[in-house]
Amino acid sequence: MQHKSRGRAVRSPHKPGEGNTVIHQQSRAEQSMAPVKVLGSAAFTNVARVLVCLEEVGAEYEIVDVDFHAREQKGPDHPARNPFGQVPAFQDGDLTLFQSRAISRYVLRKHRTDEVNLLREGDPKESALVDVWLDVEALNFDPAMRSVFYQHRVAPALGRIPDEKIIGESVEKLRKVLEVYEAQLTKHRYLAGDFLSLVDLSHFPETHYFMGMPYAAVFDAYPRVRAWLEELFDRPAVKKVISLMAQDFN
Ligand SMILES: N[C@@H](CCC(=O)N[C@@H](CS)C(=O)NCC(=O)O)C(=O)O
Repeated sequence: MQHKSRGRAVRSPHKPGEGNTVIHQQSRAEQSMAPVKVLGSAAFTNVARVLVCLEEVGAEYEIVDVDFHAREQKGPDHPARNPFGQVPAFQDGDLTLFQSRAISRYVLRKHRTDEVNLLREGDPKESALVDVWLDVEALNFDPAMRSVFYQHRVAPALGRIPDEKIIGESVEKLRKVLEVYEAQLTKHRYLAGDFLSLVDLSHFPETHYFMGMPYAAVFDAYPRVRAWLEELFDRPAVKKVISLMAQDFN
């Protein structure tokens, strides 16, 4: 996997629903409400998770590239932004955050409205279910997906031979997660219940890459999961972030 090295290029602020090349003239008032900054390329799944939340709530943001070719993420400036030398990092004025799911929660809390409440805050039961299923995504789904992605895409790019045994075991783990998802989606329209939440959005970046791999057919045995994904991938926010991912992935 390679990422374009654009040095420290700061793109124009993103206005939801608009392209990358928007020229945004900032007034003094707007400057004091500068868009939040997402550090890291959209091609990284953990960055894409944050971006889709920003798109869903209609927030303005800037993507600030971190040059992986120059190992900028391991350089002297980055630990203050992400002490693990990873992306994403996130800046909103004097607040700096890392960990994509925590950043996503912050964005969704900050921009929560009665119409857009993707953490179901205000309802202890529903928000607890969001927490449960977000843990499932992070602790069950993500490791299996990440492992297949690493073996299939990253290892060859590093000149290593993909370990088919690891791939097979990971696909098996994924199958078990999908069985649970299929049962849940038989009872509910979305994973945490009959409401769209961060849980659903959080699945899209890795699934997007997985669907381009030879193992994608594993999803075919799970019709409810497929229907859920179809609806998810039809969302304008998801489509927008996929277009950003494609620009940054080569
Ligand atoms: N748990 C972290 C994981 C972050 C992560 O693994 N980022 C990857 C890109 S998707 C990264 O920076 N990898 C480079 C490295 O670990 O050196 C999150 O959700 O933000």
